[in-house]
Amino acid sequence: MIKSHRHQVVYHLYPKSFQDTNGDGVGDLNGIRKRLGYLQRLGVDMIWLCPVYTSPGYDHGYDVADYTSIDPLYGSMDEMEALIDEASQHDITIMMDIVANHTSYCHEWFIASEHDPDGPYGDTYIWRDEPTEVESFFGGSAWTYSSIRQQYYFHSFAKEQPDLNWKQSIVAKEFAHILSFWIEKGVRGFRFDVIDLIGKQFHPHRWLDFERVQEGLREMMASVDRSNLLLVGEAGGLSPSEIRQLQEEGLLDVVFNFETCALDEVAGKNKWHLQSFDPAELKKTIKKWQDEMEEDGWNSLFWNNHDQPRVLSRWYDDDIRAAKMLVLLQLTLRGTPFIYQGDEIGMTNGNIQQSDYQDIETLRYLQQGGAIQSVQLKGRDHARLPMMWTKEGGFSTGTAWLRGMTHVDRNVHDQQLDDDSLLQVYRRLLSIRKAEPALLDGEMKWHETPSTMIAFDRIHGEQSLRILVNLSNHSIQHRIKMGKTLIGVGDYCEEELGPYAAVLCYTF
Ligand code: ISL
Ligand code: CA
Repeated sequence: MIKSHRHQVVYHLYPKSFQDTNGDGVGDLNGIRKRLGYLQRLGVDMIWLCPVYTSPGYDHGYDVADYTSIDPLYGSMDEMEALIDEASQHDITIMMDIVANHTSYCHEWFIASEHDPDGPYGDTYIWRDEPTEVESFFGGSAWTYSSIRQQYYFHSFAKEQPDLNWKQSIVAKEFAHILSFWIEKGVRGFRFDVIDLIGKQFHPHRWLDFERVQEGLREMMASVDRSNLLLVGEAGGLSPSEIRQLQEEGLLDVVFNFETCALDEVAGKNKWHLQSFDPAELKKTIKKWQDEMEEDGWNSLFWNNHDQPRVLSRWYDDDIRAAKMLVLLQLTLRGTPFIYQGDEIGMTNGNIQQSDYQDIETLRYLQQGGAIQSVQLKGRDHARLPMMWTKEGGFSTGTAWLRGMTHVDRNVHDQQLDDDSLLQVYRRLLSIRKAEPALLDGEMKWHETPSTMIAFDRIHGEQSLRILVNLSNHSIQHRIKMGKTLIGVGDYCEEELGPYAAVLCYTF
């Protein structure tokens, strides 16, 4: 059974870069409150907030020191409550980011574990007398020695982010409390950070233990009423059938995998080894996941996130026509769409000076002699540049925490005044999507097309919609009949789609 709240459209918001209100150069909760009208007019249903909890900030909040408090950098708990309340007055709900695989090294559980091995939190992290050879995702050994406990602890990411030991049921119980805390505050969704990593084995390397992931989710959610929640898992390591199992059991509704994001990476190498993007491969990947999830599964639909710099720059040379094509495709495929802040105005990677990079992963890579060309395309800071509200920026009256220029004409103010802008295409598509059950629940029927063109019907009872998309910058001839057009972008006519053209029409 597909829960209807999977039909919601989620706006993925990076608070640090959305809107600053006190001039310290860092976005804040009051900034989000100020922009709720904008988000409502855009037509989104839910906001996924990247972490705003108390944190020393080594990984911009993905190193949480207290899951039930707000970092003063972003505001206060009163402001958080006001945000939840005011959002609901705008028909928008809030999704919190739950980082369950690891905490900050400043979290009280870690301090207890380090100082009191025999106490109740002694085994809540992963301790060994000898490290194994495994590397952390941010480079270097995944084990760090604690001179206090005189043992090594394991960290999938930075040494400031020790991994929790999900074999100890106290961990799941703690997270159950955290979920209840936020549900009581009115939160209606959770996005679980790297949730596939909570199940792991170590002999001699790390590998994924799916049963443990499943068990961990079950334990954490045993006492939680899930019927009104949208549950999203970031889980790049799970297979389609594992994802379907979790969905079937209602443990997760939507799962992120990163196959499309990795299309410009050399297979088997790390993310910095780049290859040129081939739109024909994009088509294959989209079709593969739509087919895999066809029967009893459900997809996540996204192009960018706070870790994935803009595909518009990586794949499409910043071409705004491609941005219009991409959103038409995203909002007509089967699944839950996630719009990452700035997508709707065509924000691109920026021009960031080498000395201005801030992200821990990028800084490590550069220290180890990494290639600046790779960083310009794949460095995570590019996805985190401040939102462009006006030509001048409009993000902060002070100096933004992260500096880097993006296209000045890609801003909310100008696009609100221009009927042909990308922002207006987003608004129109979002309102069409709400009104057309075929786009939400319809089955997929694919048409045979040239390698860089996608065409499919969405069929729901008597109703049927047709979508034609040119993923390339070459014109494509085709023979698929078009009905009355609901919305189209780029140049197209009956038998031809111009560069990056895309059409949504009725079928007859
Ligand atoms: O960022 C990546 C590549 O540059 C991803 O591999 C990323 O590490 C992975 O998707 C996990 O991301 C999540 O957990 C990380 C955090 O740094 C990311 O911001 C978060 O989205 C550790 O909490
Ligand atoms: Ca601020």
